[in-house]
Amino acid sequence: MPSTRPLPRPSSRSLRRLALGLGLAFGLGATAAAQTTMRINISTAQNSHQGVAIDTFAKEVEKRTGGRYKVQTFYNAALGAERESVEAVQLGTHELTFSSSGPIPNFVPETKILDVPFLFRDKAHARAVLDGPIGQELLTRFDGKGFKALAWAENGFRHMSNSKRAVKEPGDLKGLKMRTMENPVHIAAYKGFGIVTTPMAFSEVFTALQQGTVDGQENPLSVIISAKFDQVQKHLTLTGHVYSPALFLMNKALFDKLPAADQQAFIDAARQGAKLNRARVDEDDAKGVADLRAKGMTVIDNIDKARFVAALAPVNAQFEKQFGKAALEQIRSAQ
Ligand code: EAX
Repeated sequence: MPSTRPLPRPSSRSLRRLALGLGLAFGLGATAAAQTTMRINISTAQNSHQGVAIDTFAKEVEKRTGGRYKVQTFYNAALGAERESVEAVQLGTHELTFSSSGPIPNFVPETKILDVPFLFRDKAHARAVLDGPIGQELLTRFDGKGFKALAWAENGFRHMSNSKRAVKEPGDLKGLKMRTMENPVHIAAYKGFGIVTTPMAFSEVFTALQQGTVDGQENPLSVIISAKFDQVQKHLTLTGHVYSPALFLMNKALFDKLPAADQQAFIDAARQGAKLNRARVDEDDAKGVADLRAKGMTVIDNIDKARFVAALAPVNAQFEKQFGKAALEQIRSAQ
């Protein structure tokens, strides 16, 4: 009897990519004279602080260039997870991306310092540093690596969740198996808490939590809510252990080819995207805990932060050696 088994099919992702490639090649050819189409990708859903960032950016680019550039927006890592997407922009296969700082030190090591735990007092402090001389100088470090960094934006202060137990003290973190970003500073710090670290791309986290491959993860409220982690995590503690910047990146060669006025339009569009992105993070932070409690999570919002800071003292000593006490102090004391 002939087999009725279906032929193996290409994965939906590779089909999607093929369709995108064909569509773009066709679209560019058909409209090249009037309009240049570019793509930008995020790893979270459209209805998120990152969605707000790129939707605003796309709209602003179009508005500020009289429609000569169109930015197509892709969500949920449709064009690749953050690390892949950043790499694609570096290589020039994609024009633009918006990424958290997670994978960035693998491309621009100087940004690592921003990922040091308990470095920033609050969002106002972090934003002032990023928008001030330190942050703006860091943006120029991308130039030599194939990127034009258009503007800093925000992912937010990260908090820890897990499915095993309520985390009230640093000791409660010992032995928890947690997904981390592919970020060497985070990994070193979380090991300092006794966490069993499992680096993984964000696009795999929901399934890993659901299947129990890991016990927990850490992310800002904006991400926890938009990714619906409340469906697969019971316990949340507002640890605020590290601030997570994000940024708009463009392929450098492509940016350099733009006329100066258009370059400015892209930068201004990114700044406007960052502004609304940060406003959405503020909104999510304001109502996120009530929202997550209503969805069934237990949320501990009154930890003694000093104890968590103290637990990381040995790791912090390492960071001081690595980054220099003066450089860390310069950020800590910035107003
Ligand atoms: O950019 O990887 C992460 O946990 C990030 O915070 C998330 O992808 C949003």
